Amino acid sequence: MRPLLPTLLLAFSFLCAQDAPPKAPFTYQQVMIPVRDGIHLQTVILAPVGQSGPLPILFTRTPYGVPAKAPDALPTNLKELAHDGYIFVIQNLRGRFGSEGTFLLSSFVDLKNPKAVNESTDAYDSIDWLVKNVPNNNGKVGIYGVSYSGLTAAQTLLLPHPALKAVSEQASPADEWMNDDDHHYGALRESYAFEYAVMEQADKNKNTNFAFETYDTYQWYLDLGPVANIDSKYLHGSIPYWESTVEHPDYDDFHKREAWVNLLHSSPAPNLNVAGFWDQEDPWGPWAIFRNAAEHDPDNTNFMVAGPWFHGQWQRDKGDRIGIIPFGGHATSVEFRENIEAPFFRYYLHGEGAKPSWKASMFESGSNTWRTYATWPPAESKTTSLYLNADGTLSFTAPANTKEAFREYVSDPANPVPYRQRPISPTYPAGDWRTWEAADQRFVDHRPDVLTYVSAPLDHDIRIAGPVSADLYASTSGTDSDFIVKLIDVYPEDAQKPEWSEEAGPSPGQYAKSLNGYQLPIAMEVRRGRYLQSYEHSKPLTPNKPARWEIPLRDHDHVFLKGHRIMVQVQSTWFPAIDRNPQQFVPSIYTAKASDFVKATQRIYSTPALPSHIALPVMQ
Ligand code: PG9
Repeated sequence: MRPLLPTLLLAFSFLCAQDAPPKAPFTYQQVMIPVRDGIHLQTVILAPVGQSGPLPILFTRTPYGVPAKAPDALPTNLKELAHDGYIFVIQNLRGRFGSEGTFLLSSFVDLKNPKAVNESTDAYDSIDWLVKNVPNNNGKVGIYGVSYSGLTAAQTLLLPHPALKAVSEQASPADEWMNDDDHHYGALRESYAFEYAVMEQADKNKNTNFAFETYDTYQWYLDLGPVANIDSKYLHGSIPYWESTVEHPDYDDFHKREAWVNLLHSSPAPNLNVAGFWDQEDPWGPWAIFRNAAEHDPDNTNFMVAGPWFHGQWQRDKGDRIGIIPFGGHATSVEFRENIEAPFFRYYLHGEGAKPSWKASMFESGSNTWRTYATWPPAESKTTSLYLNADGTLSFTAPANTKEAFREYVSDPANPVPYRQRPISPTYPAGDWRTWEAADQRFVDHRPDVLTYVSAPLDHDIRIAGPVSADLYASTSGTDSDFIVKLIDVYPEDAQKPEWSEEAGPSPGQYAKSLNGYQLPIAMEVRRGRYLQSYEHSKPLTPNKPARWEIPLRDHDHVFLKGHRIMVQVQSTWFPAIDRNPQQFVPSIYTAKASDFVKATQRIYSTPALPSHIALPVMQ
């Protein structure tokens, strides 16, 4: 295993491009904060140089390491916040780097046991210490962060300290079995779950990248064979979180305990939830947290923001594009930090400016427009069915053909559909991993095991805002299976003028960088057949019997523009992002043998009785 290159995104990142002066913006102090079970947490305090009066504290908690010194210049992603004046505090979670204790990689919070320690109690005790010990603080604390730091920010909502006045969880997971990093509705995110657990649990004092012997990790995972071989060939029981994962395939008490969001039923502190529409790690958690907190929000302090971003992109760069998809000249990340994040903390921690006047604020892709909404989903959206027809078309009219109408393909676990263009780099250090959810899907739409449905070019814009879902009526010749659905925006063939002359032609690689005919995924999701009836108790499917597969496709705000086409792709493997389904029922896929994996014939039906369709929240 080799050490992590410095590419992990931290909400408090010194890795971003640095601005020029002002030099030495912060003083640096490192302290060990005691928490209730007697252990100490390594914490860095950065106060503005020349601080003249009391300032609020902005707190971030991370498993990835705290800075070893003050930054020489103001990090780009802190510019908007630092302008208002904060004492920034960054803390390593228990058991990581210089923090004492054990890091469990667990989101379990026990509210009933007064002796329990977890991220909620550690945050509470640390906030208590900070307001009492940091010189010149104004008694108000905000907590924020992306991903793991977002999770620890969100979990303060379960035990809010009285000094905690504002929270911004950004891309926090909420239930790792239902969605986000480790599983999607019980289907294992094989490459992520494995590589992440190694990264965080192989060595307390660093972030460790698994050393693949094969350049293309698609090939490595294929050669590996069944998931059980990860342990038998490589880990040998050394990574506790991986052990828990493979020991608990179903949605059992272990996973229910980890699903901390189910303890949240109100909004006890103002919270700005932030999600990326193309977040490749935690796209679902912020919506779940937003919805649970909305159950009791008498002061109307639970807000939702989403934009066209990969995981944490809003804290990383300008955000003027994802991959090669531009956002109409908007620097969406800067706009978020300047117009949403900074004013939010300014209002709740400095008492200046105004409370957000909206419930949700979204950067709508397609039209490239910031929009605000009084409710989410917006009252003006109406669920509209887009039908998959047996001739490969999509239409807004239901199939009329009462005869058996279906399309079929053979899914072969020995030749799984790659989730992104090969060669597939390791997840960490994160490179092109970041943008795969926005990658052109033409790389698979010719495969015999990928069904493509496409509409005529649209004669008007179709604007969707709200939750999207798929209703597939599908069968398999096996007794277990996966279906993956992708909703795609197909750009016109002439979306962009070539940037080269007819005589010179494109330079190498340039042709592929055009938007002409680009198949942009708007929503993609998997469901695993064994969990169609119950998440707790997996059950075999009946071979060749059509069943209804409800596949939630999350919340979106997008315009399919006039002249574009809508496409739907259906497939049964998505490898190695999702582990392979043996396609015959076994008690646990994590103990399946190579010989358990078999081909299956998959059918998608399109009749009045079995009308496979996508439910779109179309704005009226
Ligand atoms: N997606 C990462 C993560 C968060 C929480 C739990 C496990 C993994 C992260 O980027 O921090």
